[in-house]
Amino acid sequence: MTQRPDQRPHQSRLAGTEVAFEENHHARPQLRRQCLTQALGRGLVGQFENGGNIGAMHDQDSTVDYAALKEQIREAGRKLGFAAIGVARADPGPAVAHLQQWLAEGCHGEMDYMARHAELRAHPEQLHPGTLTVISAALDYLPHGKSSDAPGQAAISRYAQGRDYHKVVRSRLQKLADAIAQLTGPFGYRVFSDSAPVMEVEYAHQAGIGWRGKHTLLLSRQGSWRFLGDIYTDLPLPPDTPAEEHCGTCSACLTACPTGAIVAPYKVDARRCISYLTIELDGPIPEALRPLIGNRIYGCDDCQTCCPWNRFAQLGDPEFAPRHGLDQASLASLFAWSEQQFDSRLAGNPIRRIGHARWLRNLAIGLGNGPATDEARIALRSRLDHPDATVREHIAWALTRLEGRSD
Ligand code: B12
Ligand code: SF4
Ligand code: SF4
Repeated sequence: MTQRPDQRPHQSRLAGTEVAFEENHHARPQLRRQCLTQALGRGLVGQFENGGNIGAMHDQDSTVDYAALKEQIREAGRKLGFAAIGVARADPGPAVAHLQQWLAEGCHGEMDYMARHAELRAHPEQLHPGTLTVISAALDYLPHGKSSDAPGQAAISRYAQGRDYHKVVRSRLQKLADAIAQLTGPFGYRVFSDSAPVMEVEYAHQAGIGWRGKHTLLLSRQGSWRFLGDIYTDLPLPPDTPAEEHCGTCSACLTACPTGAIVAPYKVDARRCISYLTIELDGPIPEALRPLIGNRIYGCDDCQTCCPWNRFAQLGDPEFAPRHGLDQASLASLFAWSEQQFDSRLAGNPIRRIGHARWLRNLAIGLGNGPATDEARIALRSRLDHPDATVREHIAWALTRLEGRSD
């Protein structure tokens, strides 16, 4: 989840007004155009820029029933397949102090963008001028199958087995924004899903979509297998009531976490989290944590699979159905994919962003933690001359772990 806004020169009439956003978290790099409203001013009323992603300013109108408009927006969201839509004021409140504490303790590890853009995260109006309100949305992704935990199989977190949610959620939000423009006329907005410094879980909580579970994710009576996305807007919609908390005395997620990354209720030290280690971290994975990663080669679902509320989860949007058998592939078969196969088979999937070398690094750990079969050894040895030193080192580690064992 990245958020790396840098001013970039651009060969157009908008030179200097573009900001590049490069997604780093569960994502892929991408240039994004934004803040045009700031550059172009209110003169844009009645027009749209950038394919409608950034709308014109909304002229507040005392005759408009904004409460009724909010309900129409909710209904439009439901028709588009969103599991829930809510509205919050554009103010993350006390969550900002928690974020600062988390950063001060270094829990973000090497996700530098988390520290660099803390100000933008805390001040929505700086990210998108004119923002008054956040429309928060949830889209379910629970797939039919589940990650296999059979020996020698790869576990890929459920969110990453189908289409890239960044694209799916953002394009769905864009449709919602278009529907809103039909209802109210031109308005200022920008859509996000893990694509900019936005406190998505906090807004979803404030917007009544759910509460923050002790694993820090947004949880609801329909579980937590849902992506979040937001529309920052200048529409003065009345905020919803924040959801009540229903974790009670449960602490199953803290106990279930394989690496002890949930260091306290509502606090994840990313440096220990398998999601961070397998997706975000470049270079070697700390040796002490490798055995605890097991066969999880991309992300981790353990703090959600154990959660009692997920018994009530609904099947997710068909866009997130597993592709290429990613819910039941063996470690050795995935390790055999060439870089070209990796790129083509994972086109449109968030895994592609980590690149082939990090993929092999993760798979080597899985193979080293798995059954000591000839298949595993042969697979590992086949890449001992890989050009990437980190891949070679992880293969050597895995072969050492398999040495002398026969399962
Ligand atoms: C950075 C990040 C990560 C990092 C750090 C995770 C983390 N917990 O911070 C890593 C790489 C580890 C990660 C992992 C995952 N992530 Co992530 N991640 C993000 C991202 C970009 C920012 C989160 C953030 O702001 N972290 C900073 C810290 C400080 O925030 P926080 O942990 O939420 O802490 C807050 C609370 O704890 C609270 N707080 C502190 N003390 C207290 C005390 C009390 C009493 C209370 C009530 C609150 C409280 O204040 C803090 C600030 O708000 C968001 C997208 C976004 N833009 O928001 C996605 C997001 C949270 N991730 C998401 C997902 C799906 C995951 C994974 C499940 C992926 C996977 N299967 O591998 C895992 C789950 C790990 C986990 N348990 O968090 C989804 C979650 C959807 C949902 N239902 O909530 C999001 C929203 C992306 C999206 N658009 O859908 N992620
Ligand atoms: S995703 Fe896995 S490693 Fe990270 S906090 Fe949840 S259970 Fe722990
Ligand atoms: S496992 Fe229990 S404590 Fe953790 S989020 Fe779910 S209900 Fe809350």
